[in-house]
Amino acid sequence: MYHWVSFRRPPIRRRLSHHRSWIRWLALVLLLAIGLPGAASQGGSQILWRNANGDMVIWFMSDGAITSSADLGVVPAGWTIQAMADFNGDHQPDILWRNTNGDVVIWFMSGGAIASSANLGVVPSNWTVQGTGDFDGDGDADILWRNANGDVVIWFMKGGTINSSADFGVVPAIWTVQGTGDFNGDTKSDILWRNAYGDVVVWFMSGGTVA
Ligand SMILES: [Ca+2]
Ligand SMILES: [Ca+2]
Ligand SMILES: [Ca+2]
Repeated sequence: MYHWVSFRRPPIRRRLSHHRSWIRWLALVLLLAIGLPGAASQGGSQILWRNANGDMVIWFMSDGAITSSADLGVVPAGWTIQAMADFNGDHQPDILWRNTNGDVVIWFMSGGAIASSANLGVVPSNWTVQGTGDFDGDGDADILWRNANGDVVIWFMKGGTINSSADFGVVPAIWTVQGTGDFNGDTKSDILWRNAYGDVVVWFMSGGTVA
C-alpha cells in the first residue's frame, strides 16, 4: 500500500465558554479509558470524552476521582479516533485520527495538551485500522491495517513518520483481528486472530515477520 502527504489536519477551535454544564457530557459517548505508562505519570488513567458538537475533553483520573481535566477543543465530525497509543515512545498516549476522506493524523499528546501533530496522508477507504501495538519492540507503537480484500499491513512508526511497512499478505475474510498485545512477554506486540468457526490463533510478531 502507499500513502501520500497532504497538510490538512483536524482543526482545533478552542471553545469560547468556560462555563459548560458537565451534565451535557454524561449523555455522550465515552470513547476510551487508558492506562498506559504516561497515564500513570499523570497520576492514574485517562478518560477521553467527545461531545456531540465535537468538543473533546480529557479527564485525568486517580483512584476513581477526577484529578484534573483538559479541553482539547472541537474536532469536526468527519474525524474519528482510531486508537490511542504511544507512537513516539515518550510514555504518553497519543491519538490516532482518521477522516472520512481517508486522511490519517496523529496528535502527540503531552499531559492535557496537543504537543504536535503529524499528517500521515490519505489512505484509501478500503483500508481500515485494525489496531496498534509495538510490533517491532522499538518503543513506538505501530499501526495494523487491513484491506477489504484481506491484505494485512503494518506501518512501523517512528514518531510522526512511517519508518517502514510490512505486508503480510491476504488473510481470508473468515479471520478477523480480535486484538493486539504482547502474549509471550518478548516486549513485541502480537496479533490475536479468530475465525468464523471459533479457531483462535496468535501471530507472535518480530518486526516485519510472524515469528
Ligand atoms: Ca506519546
Ligand atoms: Ca514499533
Ligand atoms: Ca510478543
